[in-house]
Order: sequence, then structure tokens, then C-alpha cells
Amino acid sequence: MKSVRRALGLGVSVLETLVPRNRKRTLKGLSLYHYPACPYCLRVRFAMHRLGVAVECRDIDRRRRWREQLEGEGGKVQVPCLRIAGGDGDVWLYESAAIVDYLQARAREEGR
Ligand SMILES: N[C@@H](CCC(=O)N[C@@H](CS)C(=O)NCC(=O)O)C(=O)O
Repeated sequence: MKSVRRALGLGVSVLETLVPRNRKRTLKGLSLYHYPACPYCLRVRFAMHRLGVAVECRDIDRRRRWREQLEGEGGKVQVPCLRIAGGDGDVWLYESAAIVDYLQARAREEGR
């Protein structure tokens, strides 16, 4: 199963390289836990592309530590999940629609 996902992920990653590059602004304090073949993750990555923003991306199929962090600190292994670093502790935001809304708001704020 994992090898099928890896193969699909490789295909998706290759296709994503065909999307024209925008200039991207990196949003600080954010990490996206994801894997390439997940359609919900793709939705978030395309939104980032459309908004012209970048965040650190952590492929949980590549590093066991990232999967363990997601499960241990976020509470479950479900991707995409956006980790938002904060002074009072991190917020782990699950659900692609909520992540896209959050990124839209941040992009608007930082564009001012
Ligand atoms: N409603 C969620 C669905 C996310 C979802 O189902 N993600 C799948 C991957 S496509 C997942 O994390 N499954 C658990 C796993 O792969 O271990 C969203 O929109 O983000």
C-alpha cells in the first residue's frame, strides 16, 4: 500500500513541477504535514500556489519522526495538518478546507 502511495506521490510531484511557478512569500512558524499522493494535501498545496505563499512541508512518508510528531503532538495521523507555532503552544489544524481558509487569511494579512 505504502509503495503504491509512493509511486502515485512521485507521479503527482512530477506533475506539480509542470505548474508555472509564482513568486512565493514564505509564511513563518507554519509546517504542513502531508504526503504527495493525498488529494486533500494536493488541494492545500494548490491553494498555496494560488495564494503565492510557501510553508515548510513535511512529508510523513519520508520521515518517521514527522509522522510520530503528528500523531503524538497533533493527536492523530491524518493529513493534511498545519502546525501553527505559537507562544502558548502549537495549534495543530486538521481539515484541508480549514487550512485553506487559514492560509487565505494569513496571505491577506501579510499582503497589507
Ligand atoms: N476531511 C479531511 C480528510 C483528510 C484525509 O482523509 N486524509 C487521509 C489521506 S488522503 C489520511 O490522512 N488518512 C490517514 C492515513 O493515511 O494514515 C480533509 O479534508 O483534510
